Amino acid sequence: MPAATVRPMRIGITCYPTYGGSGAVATELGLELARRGHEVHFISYASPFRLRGYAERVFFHEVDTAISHYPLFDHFPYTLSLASKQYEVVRRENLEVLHVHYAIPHATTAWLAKEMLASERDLRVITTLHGTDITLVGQEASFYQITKFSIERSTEVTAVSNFLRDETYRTFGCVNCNVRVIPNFVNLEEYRPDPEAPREALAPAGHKVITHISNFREVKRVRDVVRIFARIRRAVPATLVMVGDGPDRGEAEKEAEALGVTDSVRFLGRLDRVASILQASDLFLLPSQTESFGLAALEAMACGAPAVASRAGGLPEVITDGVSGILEPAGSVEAMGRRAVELLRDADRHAAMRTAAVAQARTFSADIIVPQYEALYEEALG
Ligand code: GMT
Repeated sequence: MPAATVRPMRIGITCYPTYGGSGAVATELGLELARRGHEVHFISYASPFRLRGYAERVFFHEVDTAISHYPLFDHFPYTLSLASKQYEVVRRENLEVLHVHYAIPHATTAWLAKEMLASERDLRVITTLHGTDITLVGQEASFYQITKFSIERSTEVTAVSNFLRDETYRTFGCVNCNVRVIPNFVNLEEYRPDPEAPREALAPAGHKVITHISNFREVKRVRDVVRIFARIRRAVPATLVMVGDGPDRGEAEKEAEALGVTDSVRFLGRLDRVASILQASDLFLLPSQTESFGLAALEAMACGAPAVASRAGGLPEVITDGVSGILEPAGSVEAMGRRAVELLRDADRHAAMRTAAVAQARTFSADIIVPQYEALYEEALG
């Protein structure tokens, strides 16, 4: 067990349990904190997807949604159930810190729980901003004011990249809040290169393995993934492995058909464990419209698969263009495809880029990043 440098704390974590970067980061953080000796209580409507099996000092509390079919509720008020559960768990388990991931609605429910507890003690609320809570959803007229309010009322606020911190200030002004950057991290025990990874399970012999992992939302530009791949496929034998599911999966499937590459594209759907796929990959494609960080790219890099990604959002903070990966403006399918082909045809440069990707990923190791959260909790607790 890695030794915690601070005293063990009792920490509550609320996140979206579904497939997505914010839930992945929150869960990996909770598991890592528990390994370091802290007690961690997850509070959400379902067990987070990366919380697989039993882990010492880790507990899950399910938000009660049993009454969601009550005829009066056209829209079930989940936020009230969540706030009640957070209050109840914080009180019963005597939690010192409630760390919420993705501002909407978690920073708001945490503030409610804090208010409910106010006559007894001052609950410290840490809000971690992840991306579209600031760049998209939080800017919707119906969410703007409450998002700003909830961020400002948090004890501490973190953002996963400099880009996202700057966007938060630009969008919300954010009086009285000091948004600190604590970048996402990668578990290097699980995400590491493995030259023995079974490539034959993914692609025919002699094929380059090109991978994309996401929740297939519009922002991910999954049709561009297929278009970039089609350019690669014209130049080198290659298979595209698509992991995940979401609203734009049908579009991606149609694009593959339209470009005549269906036979070389494999849609695997949602998977809990992806390290072995990344270890067998030659390249990872992430041509998103924007990414506040790009956790999927970081995990790919840690496995030795350099990313071809958009020069957008926080991605340049994770990938160094031409060294540990390839960056081109979002939508530049032609340039991304051309540079991917040049790289795949140059074995020495590809090997050097793999090494550089692993080295850059190591700068985001759990050992470096998790103590920053511990220090923040300590500071919040005074
Ligand atoms: O903001 C989102 O789109 C949701 C979030 C998620 O749950 O998938 O993704 C964001 O958070 C990740 C973890 O911090 C980042 O790696 C992603 O870049 C970020 N997504 C976007 O900014 C589009």
